[in-house]
Amino acid sequence: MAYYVINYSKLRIWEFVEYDKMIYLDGDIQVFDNIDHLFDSPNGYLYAVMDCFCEKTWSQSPQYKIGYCQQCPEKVRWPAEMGSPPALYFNAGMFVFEPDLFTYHDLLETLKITPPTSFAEQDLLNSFFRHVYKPIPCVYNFVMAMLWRHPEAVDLDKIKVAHYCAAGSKPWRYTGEEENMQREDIKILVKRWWEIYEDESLDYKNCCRPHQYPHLISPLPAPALAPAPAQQDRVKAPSAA
Ligand SMILES: [Mn+2]
Ligand SMILES: [Zn+2]
Repeated sequence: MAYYVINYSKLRIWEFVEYDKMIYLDGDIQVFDNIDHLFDSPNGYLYAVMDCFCEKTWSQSPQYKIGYCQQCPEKVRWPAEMGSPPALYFNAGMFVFEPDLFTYHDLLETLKITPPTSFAEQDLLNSFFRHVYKPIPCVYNFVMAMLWRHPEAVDLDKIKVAHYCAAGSKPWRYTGEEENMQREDIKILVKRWWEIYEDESLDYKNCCRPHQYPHLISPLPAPALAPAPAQQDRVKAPSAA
């Protein structure tokens, strides 16, 4: 369980109730294009991209065992003798959600009575939100395996959000040695990550340019020696009226 503690800390984002709607993004995600329009999606749903079940990480799932993937359910159909197909399952590296303390409370209470499974918080979120989950196109959370598992669904130039989740694909420790990592499309996406990472014009600069007010920055006097400001210099608290 301890291994998963960091994963489950993700649930705390439901506490950010000063925001009506947010987009969660994993740390191994890069945004290529503006996705603000996702905030205009109707309330009351959780929006995310369907996962791909074709990689070995899914080998324990019935989907993987029969070669079924929700990305192309017509390729290998879900056999009737296995009952109805499983509910749609999203990748929890990116999702649009609405912070809410009641939801947060219910998530924690559900977690307490739910035995941990291999995909930790991703499994929990999928079960919890299964009735309000709405799939969005894979360009909003493009998982690398799509390149070799579902090439017919891929257009590199249309990717808005890339998720460097395949083994070996993390751009900051890319060696090109792992399986699939010598592909041209992977190299293009890794290069794109670095271009954004190194683009200083995208750095967050908070509220003002650095050194915009150099005259305000001077060494402070030791507190015991600092003269009290003159009465008229004191800032008046704004009236509450
Ligand atoms: Mn990730
Ligand atoms: Zn797949």
